[in-house]
Amino acid sequence: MSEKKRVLSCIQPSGMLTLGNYLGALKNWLKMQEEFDCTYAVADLHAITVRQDPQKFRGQIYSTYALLLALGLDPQKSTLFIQSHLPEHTALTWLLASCTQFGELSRMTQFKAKSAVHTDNINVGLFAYPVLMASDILLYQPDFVPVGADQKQHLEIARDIAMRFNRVYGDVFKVPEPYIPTVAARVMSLQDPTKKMSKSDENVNSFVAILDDRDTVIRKFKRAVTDSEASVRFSEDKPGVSNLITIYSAVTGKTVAEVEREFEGRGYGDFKLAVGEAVADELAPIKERYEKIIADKAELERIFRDGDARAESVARKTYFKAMKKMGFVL
Ligand code: AQP
Repeated sequence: MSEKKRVLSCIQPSGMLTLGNYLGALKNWLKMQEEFDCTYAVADLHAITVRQDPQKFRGQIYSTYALLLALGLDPQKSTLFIQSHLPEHTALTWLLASCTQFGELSRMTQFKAKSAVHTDNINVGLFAYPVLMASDILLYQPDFVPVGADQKQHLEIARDIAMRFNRVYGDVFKVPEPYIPTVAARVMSLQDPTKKMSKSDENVNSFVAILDDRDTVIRKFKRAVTDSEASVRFSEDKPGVSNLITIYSAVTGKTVAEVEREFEGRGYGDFKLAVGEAVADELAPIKERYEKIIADKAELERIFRDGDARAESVARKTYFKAMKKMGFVL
């Protein structure tokens, strides 16, 4: 086994991956690949807690996996797999569900938020989502799980479930630590900067997709909601402008103070164009690589089958250990 510490992270194929996913998570996945033994999954089972159109969904799974490769994740260095291809994820979820309390799931803010939006489909999957996430994590015995602020609660519950299981049945799961990325940015919606940028947002102008073409990226930034002060300054009461500063700073590597100085005395028009161009420049080579990768489905499938097999060799061991400790006859 490798000496490196293990890292586990997943992304849902619930739409076109956004600049938020990129700056908040994926850019960091790439960095971590050099330092850690990384396992990354396309978490398709999570995506169905919100209704998906089957045909579109299939395309999104392929496209999300291809995008991970286009970003530069190396299937030789990291294990890249598709969650639903491994039955251990759902099977362990059932074992862990019996170690999870109804009360603790009811307190999850994501459940509260998503059930408020999808009032016609408050399904059991949406409620039990954190148990599946605990299973995704614990199967791979990771040392670290990278977490953004919005995911902290889910890692905490995974840790609680692991500790509870270990206490009742004996040691099976490593209790992972959160890994707070040094470069992650929290990106907000371009149309409502008090909300995070989300790939499933119905308003396509609210997010920039990693695969948007140059003109679309620039147009979306031109339309971004700002304020009437006409001053490029980072401040809590200027969420739109602050969000654009965060994005520009994450893409160019400039500090907030440097960005403010650069645009002192200049209008929002100039600023928005500069942000749009910087983002478009960053995304263009990814899109170019993506187009090549997605064009060769057979090769793509070969790569993910290989990743699935590598993931399964780890997941199986953990799953059967948990079964055995619980007293199942194997
Ligand atoms: N706006 C964001 N800013 C920073 N980080 C973000 N992430 C998502 N949106 C932002 C991070 O991306 C990773 C993968 O997220 P996910 O696909 O598993 O689910 P999510 O957080 O629910 O992402 P979305 O885009 O908002 O999806 P939908 O719309 O389907 O709910 C996570 O590490 C997340 O923090």
